[in-house]
Amino acid sequence: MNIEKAEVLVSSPGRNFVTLRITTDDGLTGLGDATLNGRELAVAAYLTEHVVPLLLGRDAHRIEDTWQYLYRGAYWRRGPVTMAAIAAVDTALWDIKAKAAGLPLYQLLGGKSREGLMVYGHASGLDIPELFDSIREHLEEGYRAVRVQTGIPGLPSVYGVAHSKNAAAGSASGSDARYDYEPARRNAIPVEESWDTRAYLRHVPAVFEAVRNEFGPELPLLHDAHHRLTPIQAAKLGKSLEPYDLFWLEDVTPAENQAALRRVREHTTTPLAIGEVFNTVWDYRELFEEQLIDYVRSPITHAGGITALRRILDYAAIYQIKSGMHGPTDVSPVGLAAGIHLGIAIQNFGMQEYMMHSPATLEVFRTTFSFENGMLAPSEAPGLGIEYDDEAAAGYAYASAYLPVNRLLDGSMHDW
Ligand code: CS2
Ligand code: MG
Repeated sequence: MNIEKAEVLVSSPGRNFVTLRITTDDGLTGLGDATLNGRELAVAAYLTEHVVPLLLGRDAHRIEDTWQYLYRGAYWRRGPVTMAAIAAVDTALWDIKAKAAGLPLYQLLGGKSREGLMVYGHASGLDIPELFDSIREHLEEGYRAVRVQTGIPGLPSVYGVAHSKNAAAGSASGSDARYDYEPARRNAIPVEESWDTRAYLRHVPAVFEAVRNEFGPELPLLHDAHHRLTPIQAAKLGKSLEPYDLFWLEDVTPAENQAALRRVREHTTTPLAIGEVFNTVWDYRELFEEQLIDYVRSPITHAGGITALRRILDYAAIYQIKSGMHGPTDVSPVGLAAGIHLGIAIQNFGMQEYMMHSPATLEVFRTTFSFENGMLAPSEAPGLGIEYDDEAAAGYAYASAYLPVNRLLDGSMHDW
């Protein structure tokens, strides 16, 4: 079963996606997600110029060897572009292997360890009443856990908060409307936002107090600090949120410096999640061995594929650290489906992020997984259970779109 064709598919149904489709000489196809938000074409070029020519004629069954060939063989290891490209190849090959076996992918990963994956959605509001409405809407949709983000008094816009319901409904892309808090204008330079950490730290505990008073003690609540704090600020936030019993507090510091988490951990028992921008096990080594975090945020798409994330999570399991796979709408349905298959199979599953893709995205990526009672579950279709509709994709041409950048009130650049 040799690889005959590998196509790099770039489309923009609501937002930009890069998908790799591998076809074997016996006619099986496999899909892999290679989407790197705001840097999509770098991965597309990496695949087209440097990976596809190496794949043609290779045995599609040799997943491990292909992974090692692309990782070790490149000489230039790691990095988000390289690892997203490797992830796409790896995922597509797993999809093919499972189709060849006539089994849903999770069966090849050891079979089911659970019936479904507990997920959380993104509730947000500019103020508390709007936030409460958003939490209620999520509960009505079946979510049994929510991430909570709110506006900060004095800041015109804040990460994680849709600008306004009306603006969102009329958003230019016509999709992902409720989640337009990462305002990516098409064919334009990034939006600039401003940030004030002290105002944020003053406001957030009161928000969680209000949410607990309204929704009670049981609902799992999460929060994302989006890499914006220093270690001591992060420690203070974790400590101040302890009474509200968060499921996790995410990305408190920019964790290139893994040791920063040591400071945070010394001061708080709020569970910590990190890693959506990590790309290999090396980004986690200190965090695992010193037990500085509780959840691994890497998705398959950005961590080198199913092969690599499985290894990362097995390593995490030794330390009772669990999965918390990234699942925003820029992880394509292919990347999400791969995560569902892995999540259902591993022992140390924690929580899956699930924002729901837009109708336009789902027109191109035909999914078969289900979302019921707050849980995601794979279908019994062989492979990943995703089909890519070329005809639908042709109607959605790529147009550049960037995440915002973030400046402090004095105008200096800050972490996004
Ligand atoms: C976020 C993402 O889902 C999350 O936790 O941090 O929305 C993130 O900002 C984007 O996926 C970046 O592409
Ligand atoms: Mg995040």
